[in-house]
Amino acid sequence: MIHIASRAALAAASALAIASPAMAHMTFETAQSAPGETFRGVLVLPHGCDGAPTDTVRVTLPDGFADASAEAKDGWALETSEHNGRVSRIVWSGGSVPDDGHETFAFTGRFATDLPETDILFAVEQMCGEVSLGWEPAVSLGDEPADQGHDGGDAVTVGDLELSGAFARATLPNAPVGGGYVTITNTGDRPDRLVSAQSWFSPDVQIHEMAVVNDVMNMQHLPEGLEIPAGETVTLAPGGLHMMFMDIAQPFVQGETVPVTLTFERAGAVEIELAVQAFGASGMTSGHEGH
Ligand SMILES: [Cu+2]
Repeated sequence: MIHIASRAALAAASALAIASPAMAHMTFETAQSAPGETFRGVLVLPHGCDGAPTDTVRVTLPDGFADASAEAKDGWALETSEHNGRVSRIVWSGGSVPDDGHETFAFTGRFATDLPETDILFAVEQMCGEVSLGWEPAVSLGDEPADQGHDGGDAVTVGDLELSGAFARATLPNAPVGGGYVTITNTGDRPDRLVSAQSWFSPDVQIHEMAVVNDVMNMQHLPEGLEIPAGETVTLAPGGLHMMFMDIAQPFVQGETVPVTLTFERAGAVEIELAVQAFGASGMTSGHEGH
């Protein structure tokens, strides 16, 4: 799965994806490890951003990946930042990898013993000047090989709204919160509003917005809900808008589903199933300490 970080990149990447369906994902050279094990992650840059050379690679490490250290590269500045005494982000910048170049970026760390034996996602931002591409290379901590791309469930229609790509992220055994995501398209000519979400997994499902302000991740509860403008698509995705399941009754387990009923002002209520995907670096747990 590919997330796009700017509108310019969206246009560029969709054109590129159509022109070359074989566009390689950014993945790890070795994508197999286990809870409690040391892992050396070697990221392989498959290409630049639509022809432009890559000048920055930024990796956000998932919760449960500790004692991380990054390997310096000639011609690149290396910077790490910490969160709660743990290296949470690595940035290589100032270099240049041509579009057809082959370059690797490596770091080492250790997976916590209490992580689930499923896929763990790292968030990687590849930047080429103004344009950036988002990647989620996976490492499998279980017997199954890592799944390097995921899709949500089937599309559901209610009134003028089409809901698609619904998914959640697996949570740690004692995590207090879980995140849910879906893409909502309003095919009508009147605006609608997502006013509430309900699930037996949580006594309180809130609509949140996450944004980076002055390099600090901020979380905002949207008590008025979320407008779905006429003719537009609103995407709830890691790092941005999301459903937040507070005080979850049980963990979200990869491969299972989380049902949630969404209520819209105009279209009414609809139940969707969130397909639970790998545990990832969405900042879901670390970004919610204020709650
Ligand atoms: Cu949230």
